[in-house]
Amino acid sequence: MNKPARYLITSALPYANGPKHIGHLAGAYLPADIYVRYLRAKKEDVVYVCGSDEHGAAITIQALKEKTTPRAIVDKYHAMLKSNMADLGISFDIYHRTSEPIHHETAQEFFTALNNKGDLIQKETEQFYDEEAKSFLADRYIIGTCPVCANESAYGDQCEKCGTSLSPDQLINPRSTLSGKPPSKRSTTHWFLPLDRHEDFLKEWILKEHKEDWKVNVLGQCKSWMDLGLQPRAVTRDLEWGVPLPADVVGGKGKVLYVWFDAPIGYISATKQWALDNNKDWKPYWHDKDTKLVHFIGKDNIVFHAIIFPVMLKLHGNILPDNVPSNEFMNLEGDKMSTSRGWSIEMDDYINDFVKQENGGDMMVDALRYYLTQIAPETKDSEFTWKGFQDAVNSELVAIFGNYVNRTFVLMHKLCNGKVPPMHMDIADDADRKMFEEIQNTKIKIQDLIESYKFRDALYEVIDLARKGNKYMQDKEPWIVAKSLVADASAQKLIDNCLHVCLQLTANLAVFVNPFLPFTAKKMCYMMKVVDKILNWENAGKSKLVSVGYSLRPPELLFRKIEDEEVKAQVEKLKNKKLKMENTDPKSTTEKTETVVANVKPEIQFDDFAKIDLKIATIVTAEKVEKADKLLQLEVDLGFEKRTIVSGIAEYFKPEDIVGKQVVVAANLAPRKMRGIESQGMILMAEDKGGKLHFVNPETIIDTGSGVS
Ligand code: B3M
Ligand code: ZN
Repeated sequence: MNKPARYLITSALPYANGPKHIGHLAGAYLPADIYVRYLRAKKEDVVYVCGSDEHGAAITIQALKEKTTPRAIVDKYHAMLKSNMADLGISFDIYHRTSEPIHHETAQEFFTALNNKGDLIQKETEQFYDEEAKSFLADRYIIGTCPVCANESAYGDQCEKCGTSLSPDQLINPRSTLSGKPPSKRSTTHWFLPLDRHEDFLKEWILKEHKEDWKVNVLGQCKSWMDLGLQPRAVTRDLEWGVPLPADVVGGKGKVLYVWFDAPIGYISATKQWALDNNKDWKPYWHDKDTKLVHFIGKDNIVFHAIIFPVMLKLHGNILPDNVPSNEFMNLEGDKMSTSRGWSIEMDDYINDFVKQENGGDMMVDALRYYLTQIAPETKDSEFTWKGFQDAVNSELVAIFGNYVNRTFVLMHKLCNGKVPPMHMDIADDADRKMFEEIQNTKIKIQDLIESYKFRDALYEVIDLARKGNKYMQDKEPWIVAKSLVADASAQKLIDNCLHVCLQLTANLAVFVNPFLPFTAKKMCYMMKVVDKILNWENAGKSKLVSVGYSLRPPELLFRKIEDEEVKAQVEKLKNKKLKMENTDPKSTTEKTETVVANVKPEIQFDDFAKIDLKIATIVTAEKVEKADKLLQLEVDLGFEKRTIVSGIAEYFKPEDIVGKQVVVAANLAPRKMRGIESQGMILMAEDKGGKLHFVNPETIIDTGSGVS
């Protein structure tokens, strides 16, 4: 598009159904914030909107879980999300909420406009219904096996494991989340958005017009969706919680708008509220084609922002997004990040553990922003590890950036009386000139990268410039030059030039780092005794940002090291959180099995393991233990002796079927009485996903009494 007259930037509205983790932060919020801070520094007209998504089954199901009302849930988590985002420096112009009346009105008007134009169709359909709970089962009220990745707990609207957007009918073995039972079907009437009518437009707009500028992952998902053939999508639901259909819609009583219909309209209502609060006109932001609209999202939201919402916008006469930069997922310490499984770092936890601690504060916000940007899942899934966090902070932020700025300030105070020294052009050399060139090149590189949404590469350039600064200083060695001052006063000129260059570079680094690490930039301004205006992007690349003769403050600590103990404590905390979750949260069988697989007992030494004497035994006789449904009494031959073993396998094996089978026995286990019978050992069994037991035995019959190790 031509140079935009204004920008409207959005980040996906997080569901106010619980805390959000740093993977969310890295996916849809931090990149948008970097982009917005950059645009603001360029003095562009930019509005950055977001808010809590307070409707849909995500909310009502959480209310059931917490035994409270949906209203209490959204109030609680909206407050948490709003303050977390602010604490982490996400600089929304407004953080709104979809339960506000202005949003309900906006969404209803939108629906009415489309409905009146005949852009929606009404259809009677068969929908899943829970006879026991007497309720239709939309979206997350129904779970089943994902047809794409076989995840057994996929929701009726989406599989959270592979990100595929689904409809309830696609689920294999559907069951109700209310009663746990397989649902029946009942007929009900709903309004649909006939996406099939817009296939040509979408193909042209996405696959042709945006072929070059949209990310490959976004284009890929859109294409595979369209290849499947677009279907009408229901935009209403039989639920109580949500935006009710407008009162004048015949047959609309008791129905609400589908959350994915109302939530993106939340971007519009948030803009309206922002305009009201700031005495501005919201309309150009949604109607003027010179507005550049950009939606920052995670990959599970692509279809909604790149296909469905654009169709709605087009029908409603709004502008379309110019881009939908979407990130892939960020994993955590070798596993998928998931709040419900306890394998996540919540924003709230990070803030409590690091930011709100004595040696924390804003510097720890920037430390997190740094690492998350450095490992941003821009093109493929990435992985957060606490060790990686420590390395990034200690060896880049502290050792390169922080060290450079600190040395510059210390030397300037020591060798130049705490003032910006002059640049003596008569003795300026190639290294000095090269440094200024680097600064200018860096500006071009960073702006190109930010404007094409490549934030991790852009941040790399910032650190790389600091690295070059360190090298420049190291080569110039002003502390060595200072030793010759007694004999040769002109040496001061060399020192002046070096520190002059280093200080101009420092000022430039503040401008460059500002979109990424805003608190650091601010602190650097304080140290340089300059106002924040210096951070305007037009100043980037300039060689005279701090004035000669100006006296500067002593250096402040920009970053602190992350200690090994902190890494250890966080990894420990993560593991414990997961264990706790497994023990308290009744989950579906798949999730249970996953945890069994991933949950390894605490480490033991080989010596501990070697104490267990495992032997191959053959079952000689087997019979049921009286009045114990689960127990079988076995006689097993260990080669050197026969033993009685009581085993809890009666549910899975008939006594007559197992005589003659070989099994592995823990032979030196202390005897234990069960139902009055002394059990002299234990048989090893494997438990499968469904909880069924299987023998562990050699591939072919081998000598009874053979050792197992
Ligand atoms: N709340 C889904 C999500 O958090 C949804 C985004 C809405 S953006 C309009 O993934
Ligand atoms: Zn899946």
